[in-house]
Amino acid sequence: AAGQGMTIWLTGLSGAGKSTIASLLTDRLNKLGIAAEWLDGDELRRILGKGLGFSREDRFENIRRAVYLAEMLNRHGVVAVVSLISPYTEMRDYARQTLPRFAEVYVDCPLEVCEARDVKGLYAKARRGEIPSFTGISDPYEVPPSPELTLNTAGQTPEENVNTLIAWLTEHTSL
Ligand code: GGZ
Repeated sequence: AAGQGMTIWLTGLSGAGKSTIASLLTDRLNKLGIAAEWLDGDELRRILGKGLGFSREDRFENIRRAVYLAEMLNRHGVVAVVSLISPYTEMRDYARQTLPRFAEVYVDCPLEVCEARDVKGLYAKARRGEIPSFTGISDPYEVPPSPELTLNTAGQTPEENVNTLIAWLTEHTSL
């Protein structure tokens, strides 16, 4: 039914383009009159992540906090657009099991492309050993075995991907 919240969960490597897609999608939904909030990893960690690092446990705690917020938003009919690396299948499954309506979107981009983009210079630092446990370099990223949708950001523009996502939502959800 209209006004039912759901969570759209974007997972992928750093620099894959999760934030760009999430931000565009949230704008598009709001313009369509659908209440939506964007929960971004970077921002969440800045505001609520004091003391959280990048161990498996800390990443899991980060995900737990995002799920808690998404659940609250969903309860009031707000769509939560979550963009977190969320590198472990187990943590994404936790989100799936906890949230009432859930779509996992794999933002797929080859590591080489993310590394070539290196928007924030983090990959270079990780390669120099200045950032330990960096996803894709010195820490795992488990490719989602069965996401609802996969978007490719190496060959598609953000706008194309958001269109694909909205078409998918229109066909498969009550949004
Ligand atoms: C991965 C890291 C790391 C390490 C800092 N590993 O692309 P960004 O830069 O702007 O966003 C990334 C963010 C990762 O936070 P998430 O909350 O999405 O991760 S998780 O879901 O695993 O909890 C990246 C930056 O922080 N960053 N150090 N070691 N990404």
